[in-house]
Amino acid sequence: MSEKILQVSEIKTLASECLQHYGCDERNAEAVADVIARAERDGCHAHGLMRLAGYTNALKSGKVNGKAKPTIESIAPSVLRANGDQGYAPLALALAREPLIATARKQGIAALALTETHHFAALWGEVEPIARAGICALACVSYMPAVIPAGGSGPLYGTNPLAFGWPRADAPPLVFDQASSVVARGEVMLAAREGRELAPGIGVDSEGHPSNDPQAVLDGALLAFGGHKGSSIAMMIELFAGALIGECFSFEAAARDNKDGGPPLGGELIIAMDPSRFGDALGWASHAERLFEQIEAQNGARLPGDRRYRNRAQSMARGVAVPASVLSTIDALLQ
Ligand code: NDP
Ligand code: PYC
Repeated sequence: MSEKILQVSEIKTLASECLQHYGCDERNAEAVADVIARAERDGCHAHGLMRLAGYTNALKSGKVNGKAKPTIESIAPSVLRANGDQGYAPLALALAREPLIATARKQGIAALALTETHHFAALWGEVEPIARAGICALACVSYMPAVIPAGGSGPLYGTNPLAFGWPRADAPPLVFDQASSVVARGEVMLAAREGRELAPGIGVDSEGHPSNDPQAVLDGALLAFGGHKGSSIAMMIELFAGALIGECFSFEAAARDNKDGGPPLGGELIIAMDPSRFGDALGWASHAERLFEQIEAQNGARLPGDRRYRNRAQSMARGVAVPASVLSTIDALLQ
């Protein structure tokens, strides 16, 4: 596969230029481009440049407001509401981050209800900066029907990721970020592009038969991770990012979507907790390190997020290898 090495800053510039070419204003374009560049930097290619065509389709069709002006209000002592003005999620998230952190510091716990945004990104980007500010965070977002409820027969839940960040004094935050499906749909899209077979147990074709063919699974459905357990987590996320905050479920997002291949309109919930306000007497930070030491002491075990941080260090030193096929798609978008 032919590739070109790009620096992370070049990826951001390319993505921003492409989004502005389709009418996005600079503020919104830079926020999305930053998320794309960080995904490429951390080796999360399924949510990097590969998504630009989806992002720009949604500008072309008019589904996304490329000039969105998100607003943030406090609706209860611990609850903030950010309205994304039907734009992409990254600008609203960036604007709401500091108020969320400040509210968590003041109240001990705070929640952000993000509505009327189009989310298409990896979720660790939401929790890592909050954890870097010393606050633990949980984030979840729904999508469009892609995952079969346990025992059911057709897609209903989104791939609904859950991300968690825990601050550490002398190391980058502990972060995990996982889809409710066995793997994210983006990973299946990547396998289809690269002509790779899927591992068994990821999904089924449109007739419900298990399949290792990524295109058949994209046309069919994904399975929840861990059977009924992942299925319940996907359901909880539908409730948190939907019913709780007055936004839609994945199946409702699909019903109102114009099928342009871009991100659907929906909601997200982030919960932020200040660990110094929960009354621990053991020193929460050093206490947590004792757990991490025990995990890492086991041969073969590692902390989630470590692979991403390794990728990040490598990308910052040597740049990111971007497939020529991805670059030619972007060239075509820029014509
Ligand atoms: P993975 O299954 O690749 O990884 C899930 C998590 O498990 C990561 O935090 C990963 O850390 C960790 N992990 C993996 N292997 C190990 C291990 N051996 N030991 C300890 N931890 C491990 O991700 P998914 O396919 O579930 O999701 C990929 C991305 O897709 C996510 O970023 C998610 O946010 C995104 N997504 C976005 C959606 C949206 O609607 N916006 C919908 C669904 C998914 P590490 O990174 O270090 O490997
Ligand atoms: O990978 O499942 C996924 C996904 C959905 C929306 C953005 N990414």
